[in-house]
This record gives sequence, C-alpha cells and structure tokens, in this order.
Amino acid sequence: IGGENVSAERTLILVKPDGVARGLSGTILARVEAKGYSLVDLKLVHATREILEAHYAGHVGKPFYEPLVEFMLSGPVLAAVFEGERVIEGFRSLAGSTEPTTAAPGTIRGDLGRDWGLKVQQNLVHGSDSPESAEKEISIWFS
Ligand code: RTP
Ligand code: MG
Repeated sequence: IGGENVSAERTLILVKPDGVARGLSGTILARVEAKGYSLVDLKLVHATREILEAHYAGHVGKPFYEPLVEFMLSGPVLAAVFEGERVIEGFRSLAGSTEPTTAAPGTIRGDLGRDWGLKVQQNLVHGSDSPESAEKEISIWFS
C-alpha cells in the first residue's frame, strides 16, 4: 500500500506476440502488479492491421514500421490497462529500454527479452509514453 494522496493515472500495456507465445504473459502481469499498479482491464486480442495502423501512426515511414506491424500481426497480444500514480513513467521504467540485448538487468526486457537474429525489436511489451498517447491507445484497444 502506497501513500495517502495517490492520484490515479492510466496506461495501456501490451504483451506483444513474442511474450504471449513464450508463455510470459502471467510473469509480465505479475511484475506490474507486484510493483503496486492496479489492473483495470484486460483482454487477449489478435490485432487487425487497422488497429495497428492507429496504434503505431507515429511511426509511419520509419524503416521498422512495416516489419513491426507484421510482427504484431503474427499472433495474439494481451492488452491491459493499469492504473496508479505515475504509472506511465513507472511501467516504462519496469519495461527497460527498447533493445532487449542492452536493456538493464532487472527490467522486463533486460531479464526476459530476446532480440537476436530478428528484423525488428521483439521486446515483449509496449507501454504508452504520455497521458495523451495513453488515452488514445486505451480507446484504440478497448473501444
Ligand atoms: P513501445 O512504444 O513498444 O513501448 O517501445 P519503445 O517506446 O521503447 O520503442 P519505440 O521507439 O516507440 O518503437 C516502437 C517499437 O518498434 C520496434 N522497433 N524496432 N530498429 C528497430 O528494429 C526498432 N526500433 C523500434 C520495437 O518493437 C519498439 O518497441
Ligand atoms: Mg514507443
């Protein structure tokens, strides 16, 4: 239990297809819950291209965009909404930096991620990066 004056914030977390396929969904959710954030919504979805185009609109034109969309279409994704004070920043800290090989030990990507021999970073998780993107992403995945 945290402090008294907790102001809630929400974030959209995805366990990407590599995480679901490797059976790490429970482990990843447990790490986020263990930190003290509250699970407020959860579903397993096989994303459509339409969902991913909306979700990754900010990455259109980057060299990794198309392989990223293909990767995200390759299997089911676990979408979750978590709530807590500064959860956006807190989850990104738990997730670690983008590239699993160099993500810090102790983070989800650093401890569990495997990115070698792949066209795009398969880095287990996504987390919203601002309150604006959280609001947008929650409405995309939980409309
Ligand atoms: P995310 O949005 O998924 O939480 O991750 P992030 O902020 O750490 O990474 P971002 O730069 O937003 O990129 C989104 C996702 O695209 C893939 N990516 N691959 N050079 C590459 O191969 C490359 N760069 C980015 C990753 O899956 C990354 O999470
Ligand atoms: Mg990002």
